[in-house]
Amino acid sequence: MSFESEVTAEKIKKVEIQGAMNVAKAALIAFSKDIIRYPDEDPHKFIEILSNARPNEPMLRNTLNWFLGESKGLEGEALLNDLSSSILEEIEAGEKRIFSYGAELIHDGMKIFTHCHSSTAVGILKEAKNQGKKFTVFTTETRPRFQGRVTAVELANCGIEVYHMVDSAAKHAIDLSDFFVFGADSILRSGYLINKVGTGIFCVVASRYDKPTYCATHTLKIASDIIDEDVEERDPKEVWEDAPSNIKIKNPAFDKVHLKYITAFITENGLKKDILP
Ligand code: RUB
Repeated sequence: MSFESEVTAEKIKKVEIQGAMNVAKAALIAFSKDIIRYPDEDPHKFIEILSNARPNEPMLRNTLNWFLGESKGLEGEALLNDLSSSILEEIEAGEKRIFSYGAELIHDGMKIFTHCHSSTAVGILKEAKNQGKKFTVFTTETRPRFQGRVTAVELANCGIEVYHMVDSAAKHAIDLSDFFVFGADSILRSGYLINKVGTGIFCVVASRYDKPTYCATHTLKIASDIIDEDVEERDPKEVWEDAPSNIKIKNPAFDKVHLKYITAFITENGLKKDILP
């Protein structure tokens, strides 16, 4: 029988569970189930299985270590389930604060550019819409896996005006926009953040044209266990299924973006120019 951590890790690898926040929450649920079911196993084994599914996800690692730390001395399914629920609730309370701090930046008539699918950025836009604000969002396709379509559908379904475009039309969208808002996978002590490939070029262009760039992120995405890291390279077939064999394909999943290109971080503790401790 497979461990729940293995099942969830597979879904994370295949991007069936997508975005740093959803990945961390799903990992926590799987981890707590395995700890309850297999008390004699070393919990670090489950942390390793889940962490290896997507290497650029410190929120996953931080959340599992948070659970592990607090679970010391706790025995019994009920107590461990309560701990997992209370950590999830605390994370979700933080998310809600991010949504409301971010929504304060949005005013009637604004145009906003976003990239990929970040549940945090989408939550901000939905919160602004719930507050009755009228604005337009430009979304990218996000090749090769088209996560931008998820963003476009979610926003349009809650009544936000959405224009969807190919990734290479981003300069067009940035020109028309008041600001760029996006999520984060990792914030590194080396002075970079990691987010979906494309974020780097869009931040540089937005900065060059004096458009603010807001990274919407929970501080659990700060990588406290490492200084720096390389970005995940995914299967070349995602880019070109039947590419000629004499062409090599690069498929970096993420970009490393220097923090100097970020106007501010929208965190659960408010808007921050500097996020690193
Ligand atoms: C998703 C992506 C998102 C961040 C933040 O990449 O880069 O912007 O994960 O998302 P992928 P969230 O689709 O490869 O997982 O705000 O939901 O944590």
